[in-house]
Amino acid sequence: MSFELKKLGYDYAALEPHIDARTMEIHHTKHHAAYTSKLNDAVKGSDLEGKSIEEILKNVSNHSTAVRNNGGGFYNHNLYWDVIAPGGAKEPKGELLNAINDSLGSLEKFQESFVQAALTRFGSGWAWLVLQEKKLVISSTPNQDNPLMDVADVKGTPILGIDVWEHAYYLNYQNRKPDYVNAFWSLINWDEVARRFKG
Ligand code: MN3
Repeated sequence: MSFELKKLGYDYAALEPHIDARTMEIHHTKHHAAYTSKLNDAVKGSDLEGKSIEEILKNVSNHSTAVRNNGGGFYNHNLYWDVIAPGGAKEPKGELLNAINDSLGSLEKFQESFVQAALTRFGSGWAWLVLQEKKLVISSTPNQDNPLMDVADVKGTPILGIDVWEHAYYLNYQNRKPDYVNAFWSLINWDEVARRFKG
């Protein structure tokens, strides 16, 4: 069973004006599709064939660069499309909000730190909200790495992630990365983040 490109549960235009339809379409049908097919090529005929992506990523230091980059790209975009899916709660609440307050001080402090992590990631990469047992931390990773990987500085389960590769925003925002990061914040589907928090 090979890895399949996830179908989005919404139209490419559904996140406009914050993320334009053309960016969504290229991001999904070109970038995410390429990670998916290159991941399949990279595991084909190896002992990784048939393993889950989570299993592959947790021992990624043992695998090829192609598996690391494309396996990360496959996983990360699956998460990204879900956490910006239209609808859902526009604010965290309940147990997730309590965990944010306990671990990160307050929702405002969390937002500040998350935006900072996204803006200070030099070059291509991601910023994350990461679950470590019952504690939440913020991190960022280069390229298509993520906190599931044994090579990550901060390890845990990512429950929210922002793609800060230029391909995620450049058509609409060009060099205005802060505008994209702020727009992303308003798109977050907190029901999906809460679902991942509960595991
Ligand atoms: Mn991307």
